[in-house]
Amino acid sequence: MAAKNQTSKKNAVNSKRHARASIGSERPRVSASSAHKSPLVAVIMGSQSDWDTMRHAQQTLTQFGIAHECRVISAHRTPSLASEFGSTAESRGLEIIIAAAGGAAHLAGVLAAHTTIPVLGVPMRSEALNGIDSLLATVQMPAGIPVGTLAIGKPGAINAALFAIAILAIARPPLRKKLHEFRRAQEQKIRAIELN
Ligand code: RP5
Repeated sequence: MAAKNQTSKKNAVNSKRHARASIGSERPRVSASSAHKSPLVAVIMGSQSDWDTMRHAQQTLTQFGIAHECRVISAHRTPSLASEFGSTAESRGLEIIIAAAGGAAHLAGVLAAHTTIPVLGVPMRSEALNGIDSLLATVQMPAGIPVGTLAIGKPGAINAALFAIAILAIARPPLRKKLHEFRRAQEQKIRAIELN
């Protein structure tokens, strides 16, 4: 009986590990300069199905060497986890949360309700209404609890990361320099376009 209990405990631990590994293995690596630091930015999404879009936020943060973490937390399927994550975000050293959700997208608002650090919302493109539902649910926060809302889908994911970087750069001159360089490179690319 005791051996049976031990085996089922082991299985539970392994399946938890597996769950963590399955989202971890899809993640592009955190850049070397940020790998050892505790995360400044959290990229939270309501479902694993949001990851294909939100990996663009992750890639942008990695490109700038920003220590970050990516997690699936659902406002309605894991409400106590959402509340715990929001409530402890600041004390764990997070400075910004990026929250992505689709449909009746209340994740960003729920996280923002539990913290005073900036929350940036990214509305996911939805099957039923093409993301208009997600956009309105994320952007239309009643006065008192702000959510800075970006565009629907991939552009919003990238811009949420760039906005987070711009906020962090206010007090970090080396990061500000990187952001200027990024803008310069982007400008050069457009200026160099020749149409036949
Ligand atoms: C939201 O519902 C998620 O953020 C996702 O965008 C949407 C669909 O979720 P799944 O049914 O794919 O898990 O909670």
